[in-house]
Amino acid sequence: DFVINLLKHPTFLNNEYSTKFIDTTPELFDFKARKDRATKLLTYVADITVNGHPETEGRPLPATDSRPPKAPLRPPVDWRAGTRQLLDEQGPKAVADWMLAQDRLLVTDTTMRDGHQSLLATRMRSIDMVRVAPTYAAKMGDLFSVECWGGATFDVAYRFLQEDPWERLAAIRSAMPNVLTQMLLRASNGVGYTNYPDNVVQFFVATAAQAGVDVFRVFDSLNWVENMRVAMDAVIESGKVCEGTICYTGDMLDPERSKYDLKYYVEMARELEAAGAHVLGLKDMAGLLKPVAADVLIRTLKSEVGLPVHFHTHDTSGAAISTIMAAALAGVDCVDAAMDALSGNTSQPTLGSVVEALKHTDRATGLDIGAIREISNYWESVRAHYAAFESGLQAPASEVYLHEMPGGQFTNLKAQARSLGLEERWHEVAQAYADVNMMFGDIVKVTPSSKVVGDMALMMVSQGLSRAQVEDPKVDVSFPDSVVDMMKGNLGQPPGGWPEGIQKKVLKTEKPLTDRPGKHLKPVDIEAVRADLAEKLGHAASDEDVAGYLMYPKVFADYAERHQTYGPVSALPTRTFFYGMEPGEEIAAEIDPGKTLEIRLQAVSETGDDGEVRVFFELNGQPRTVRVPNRR
Ligand code: BTN
Ligand code: 3PY
Ligand code: ZN
Repeated sequence: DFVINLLKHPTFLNNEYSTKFIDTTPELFDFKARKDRATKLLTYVADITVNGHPETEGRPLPATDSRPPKAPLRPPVDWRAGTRQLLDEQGPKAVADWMLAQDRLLVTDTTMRDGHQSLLATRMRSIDMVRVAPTYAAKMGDLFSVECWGGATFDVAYRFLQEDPWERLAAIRSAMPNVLTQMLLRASNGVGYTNYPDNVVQFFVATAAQAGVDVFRVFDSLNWVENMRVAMDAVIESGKVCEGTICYTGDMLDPERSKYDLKYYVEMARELEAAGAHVLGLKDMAGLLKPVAADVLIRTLKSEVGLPVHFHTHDTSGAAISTIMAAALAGVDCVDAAMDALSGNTSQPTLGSVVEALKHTDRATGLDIGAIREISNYWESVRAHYAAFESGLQAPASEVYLHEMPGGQFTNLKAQARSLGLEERWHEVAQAYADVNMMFGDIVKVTPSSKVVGDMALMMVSQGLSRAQVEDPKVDVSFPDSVVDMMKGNLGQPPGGWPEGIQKKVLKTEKPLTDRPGKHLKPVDIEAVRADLAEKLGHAASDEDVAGYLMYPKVFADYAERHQTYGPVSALPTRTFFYGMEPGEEIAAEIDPGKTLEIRLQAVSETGDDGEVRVFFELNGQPRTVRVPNRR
């Protein structure tokens, strides 16, 4: 191995070596690690080939003819300066001013975050995103931003995809150097489900900014600006764009539901402006904002605050394009849309159709519809590989105005209902969700508050409890942990506080918090955590590792352990990752830039008396055998 490494070393090949070369070139000695990574990958492929992947077991298969996705362009590509250069050269305030000065409607492409979070259970792998990023740089350089990080993608990457979300961010960013990268940040909840200590939120934001997030959309799941300041200040401090965000809920035009009226939203917008937001986000996570309400709301926000307004919605009702149109005509600065093949239903409205709808008007986006079609065709072939994660949702539905579930939660909750045997009773779950919302005082429902409402609704339907029974002091109810946590004040305060009756019933004699949870959480000793983690990992822990571990200690540790066993599985094609290989099949896996493993599966043996299967490969032309237990 040493000789092979020596013979292949570029310095050696270029005849630039001297006798000191061996002493000064320690990577010649890393053949063990390198050999290990290939063996680890072969072990993974062998295991999946023999045993299947637990996540795709029993789920619909991709069509047999679904080809490996091929991006329109391969690097290197030509690109022109875009919003990224504006931010890097002139800072976030200049970005905001530039947004305000545009006549055209600016567009954020959400395909790489909310698109697959809302349609494919967040399961899209990095390789499928990174491959098309150069095409975005070359052909979509007029986008405002690409949302590609945060929300649920962070823990799903570690937990289910066995890959490092930070590597995804770095790879997309370097392959797409001209467009702003955007993330969704749940303020004090980070990318998790409950409030973290202030210094953890600060460390996470600083690390994400350093790692390549340009625009932070910061929201709070109860619309409590007080609980957004730590995250917003950290973003502002980092020099990146702080998009302070209002979550839209209810129906602004309904006089019967005056809690979230125009005045409420304008006041929140003013608070966010005063808190230093560069951009005002308007996040309609469930797709409830109707066209006429959008017209009134956006006109008013544009006249009452000085910030550019960035509108996000979901097409669950099928009406989102009309709301986008109303928003565009009312002067919104930027909207979110997903590439056609990953749009519609619980995802964002259709990017190509937004572009077409505004052509030849003074809000024309300037985006190239031909490029959009090419890129969407790529996404179509990517989507085919994730058939296992499709929700089976057949049509848009106005029922969303009843239940008000966020697009990112809808299919998830449906899957949870299925696993509890409640699939046939889905419409009861939807009604219970609406009832719980009113019982909790009509709250904003978005991660994590939406999860709490969902937990309670499932519990009520499975136990046959009505809202009246739950509220009745005489009926004994054992509440889900998440409900107890929220009623304790651990997610913060909703406007007007929690309804006293239900809060008392949930907490019994316990006293709730009424101020910011972060005020009561002890700062974490980050360097002590780093030292601890390094010991666990057996190597130094980077800021990224530490930030991942602080968000999700168990998920991160499990990821790291599986990484030890299976190696860089993110390099495998998606089909191989989820289904293994067929005899005679050949794949390539680029485990480092320019370092590719050619893997051919030759044959799979019968299961031996020891319960093991031998899997015969060719690795870069050399025969290799891997033994794995047959667990089927
Ligand atoms: C997960 O779902 O835990 C992540 C995917 C990795 C699971 C690995 S794949 C090979 C082995 N077989 C299993 O059943 N689990 C592991
Ligand atoms: C998330 O927090 O993941 C969301 O998508 C909220 O809409
Ligand atoms: Zn969304």
